[in-house]
Amino acid sequence: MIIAANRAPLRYTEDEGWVPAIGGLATALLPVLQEQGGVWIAMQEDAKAPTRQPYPPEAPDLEIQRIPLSAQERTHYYLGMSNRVLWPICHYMLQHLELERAYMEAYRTVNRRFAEAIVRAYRPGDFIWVHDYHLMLVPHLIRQAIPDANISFFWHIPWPAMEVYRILPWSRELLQGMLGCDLIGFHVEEYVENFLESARYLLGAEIEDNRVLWEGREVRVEAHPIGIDVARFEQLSEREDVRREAERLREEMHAEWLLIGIDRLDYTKGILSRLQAFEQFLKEYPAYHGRVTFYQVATPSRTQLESYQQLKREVDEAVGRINGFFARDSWVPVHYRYRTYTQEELCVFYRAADVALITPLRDGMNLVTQEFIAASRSGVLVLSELTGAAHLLREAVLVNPYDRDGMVQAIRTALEMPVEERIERFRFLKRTVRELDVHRWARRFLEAMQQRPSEV
Ligand code: ADQ
Repeated sequence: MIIAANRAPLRYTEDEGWVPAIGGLATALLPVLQEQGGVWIAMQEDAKAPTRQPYPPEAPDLEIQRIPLSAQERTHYYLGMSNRVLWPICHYMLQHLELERAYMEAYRTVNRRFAEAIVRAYRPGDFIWVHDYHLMLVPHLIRQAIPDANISFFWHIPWPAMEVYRILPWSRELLQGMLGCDLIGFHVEEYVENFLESARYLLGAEIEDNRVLWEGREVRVEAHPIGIDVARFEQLSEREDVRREAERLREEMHAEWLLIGIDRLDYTKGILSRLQAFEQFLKEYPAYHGRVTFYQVATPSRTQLESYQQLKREVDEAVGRINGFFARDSWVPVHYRYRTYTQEELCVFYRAADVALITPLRDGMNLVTQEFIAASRSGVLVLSELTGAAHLLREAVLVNPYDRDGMVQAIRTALEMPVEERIERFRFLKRTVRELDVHRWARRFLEAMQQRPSEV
């Protein structure tokens, strides 16, 4: 098995050295790679990280390979093409789009470097699994070198409507890159349909059911919704120290209801409109003053980009404005932390909260949603309809994050929900989250990969 992704699945810690990175993907795929043996190819994020690293060190069954990039390549491929072009367009955020030819040039170079590393590592019979929007050109490049390779792709963010995708000056080249695959996975059917429509309209490809017939081959396009490591979150949230901390947090908040928001600080996550909706809620419903507290946790992300710095300033300002206006006695309506927490600490928030406000403007899936359901006892989930998760978690209180009045009403619905209804909805949500579990997801995807493509 050869996995290619922008990031490696290990992170360095002072105490323990290299350990698995936090996050579903590393948790799900490292055991698969260890079982099958193989290679994980990623960019070298830090010059001190080894370019070849057997893992685990004592009895290695896989190797991590890191591709060194020059400072400019990294800036243009990662911060430029990936995060200033593909990220905003796939999330329908055209106001953040910054098109530069140099970004695409670096993207081609780096994708070629990845493809070459994969071809070098390849042994006949290997499965190749490429991840996400950083590596769209890789499948076609591998296909040219190894015509009968078994190549799959998993796309972690939304695939936008064709009319939005086509705005990209390189839309056809990038699509052709992906059509080097045998199998392409998305989170939900909507993205599958958008992709098929893009291939049909922009390339004139023939579509049959969920297959693209392309250059004498068949590319299957399927929905494989990703999950989290459910057992880990369920166990963490039951730990004595986590339960105690959750109690303490609730007491500290001096509120009857605790609402939480947990996100990377990213303009797609809808943090600002969520704060504005909460502000509006406090204006319209003074009876809740002193009784409800909103705790927003945002982890720093892509801090070198101006649009992220700007968002940080706007969030700081909104929090200050709301607290300046509404706080009284010991009640502070909004608590805000700009930092990264451990999963134990996140579980304290999940367990303590009555309501999670997860209202991205767009999100491929959104894993915080599932983490909350796994770790909470019977909290209410207010969820944006514009997330992949909303296609699956139908018992959440669903909202359009662009509709401020609707958001205000959703907060009220969540707070006033009768206890039987809350428990009933939670039971369904929990069942779905268990079904989505990331280990099952990996197993199902591997099974799909093993179906050999047919010639057309
Ligand atoms: P992300 O955009 O990163 O992922 P998400 O799925 O919500 O979004 O995952 C975020 C992760 O970061 C969660 O595991 C969460 O626990 C963690 N996190 C958030 N805030 C944190 C904090 N303050 N401290 C520590 N950890 C924090 C992309 C796509 C998503 C898709 C995933 C998986 O954008 O749509 O669900 O990939 O495919």
